[in-house]
Amino acid sequence: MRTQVGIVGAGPAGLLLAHLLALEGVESVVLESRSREAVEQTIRAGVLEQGTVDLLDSTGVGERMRREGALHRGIELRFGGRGHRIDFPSLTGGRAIMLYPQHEVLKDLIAARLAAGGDLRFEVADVAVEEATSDRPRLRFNEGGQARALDCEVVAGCDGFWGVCRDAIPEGRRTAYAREYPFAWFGILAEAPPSSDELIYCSSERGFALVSTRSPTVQRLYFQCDPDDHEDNWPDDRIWEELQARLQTRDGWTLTEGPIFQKGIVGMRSFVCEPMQHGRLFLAGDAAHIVPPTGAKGLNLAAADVVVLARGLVELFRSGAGGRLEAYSATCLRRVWRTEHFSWWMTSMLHRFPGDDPFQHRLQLAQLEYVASSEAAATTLAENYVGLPIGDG
Ligand code: RFL
Ligand code: PHB
Repeated sequence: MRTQVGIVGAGPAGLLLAHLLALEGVESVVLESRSREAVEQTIRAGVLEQGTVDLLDSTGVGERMRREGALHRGIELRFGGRGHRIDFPSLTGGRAIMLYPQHEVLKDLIAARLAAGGDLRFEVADVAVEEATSDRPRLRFNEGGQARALDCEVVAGCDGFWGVCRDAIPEGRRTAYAREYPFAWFGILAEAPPSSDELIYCSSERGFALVSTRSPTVQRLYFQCDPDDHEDNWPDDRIWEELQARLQTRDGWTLTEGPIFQKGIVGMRSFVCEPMQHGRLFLAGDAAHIVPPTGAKGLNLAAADVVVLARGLVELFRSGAGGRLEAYSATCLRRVWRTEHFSWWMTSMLHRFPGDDPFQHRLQLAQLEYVASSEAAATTLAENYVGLPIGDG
């Protein structure tokens, strides 16, 4: 078997890359270890930047998002028992964000690829990258008990943080930059109408909490917890009590409660692998970098990577020129590090760090007050949150 681009992973990065390439007449095969159902049902991100929304729209996969997603023109920063709205359009020249779940984006991309006759293979095992530095890298894998080999011109490692592609870059040829945070997020889905029209990022003495939504009947809520904590320690009553305590305001706002039908704990880390390329192997998305979810950036950063990668690949296959592809890692890393900083900054500003002293709390509060009261500071948050322009300029 052979193809132009062998793509490992059918997450946002892999599926969007296959879609963008197909629109430009470049063929690919996507190899995914999980089942289609598992991919389409895993609950993760919810926030799409303006540039990601525009990208899905302009490439023909935005129709359901436009219908079912919710446009948000701001967020609330809540601290000291008071809310402070950050208005995106007025601070960013009219930009906003869209609440539309990641697994719905994936359903739309899978449907579009299959309708276009794309080659997506689910439930493959033992994927291995071979000869990444030759001009014919190969993917070996196991499909339905059969050993297979796929000869490629380029391999795209879109297999997430726990995938195999990053390790195909020899250790001496890559540098990892990492930070673990001393807390995690406890996330729930609850059958209850939204408590707020917009997301609420709340810093309280008991720790961080986030109010998000999924639909007119489902709320997505998170609160900071110990990374070693366990879902079993949190019966529903205790979860609501904790969220109510953290989100309490002085103006009578109430959090609507309802049956909780999903609970999970998400670790928090920052991570960057440099470079994002080795020979003809290109890493994109979580395979190359991780951000803590506080800035809602992971999926969006994956999308930004594959836009740059697709442009480079199209140039290569059209004209044989490798200039854009050679610049891939450096081009992406500029945005990656900006986004790493933003996600770290939001995380540091809003969470309680074990061992912090009152001086540190006062600094956090001063920073929050500055963002809430200065147009310059609010603009910094807003322009990063709605997202910088995508592409390599
Ligand atoms: P993914 O989504 O992890 O997809 C990788 C795919 O590769 C497959 N795979 C393999 N396939 C074949 N062989 C192997 N050896 C393989 N190893 C792995 C996996 O099964 C999977 O299908 O990576 P990708 O495409 O880079 O996309 C990244 C995003 O999924 C991620 O950054 C976001 O979900 C992060 N994130 C958020 N991002 C946002 O932009 N906005 C948000 O609001 C947001 N909220 C979140 C988040 C992530 C969260 N969690 C659970 C980490 C909220 C949460 C709670
Ligand atoms: C979500 O809705 O899942 C969500 C929203 C904002 C974040 C992270 C996750 O920062």
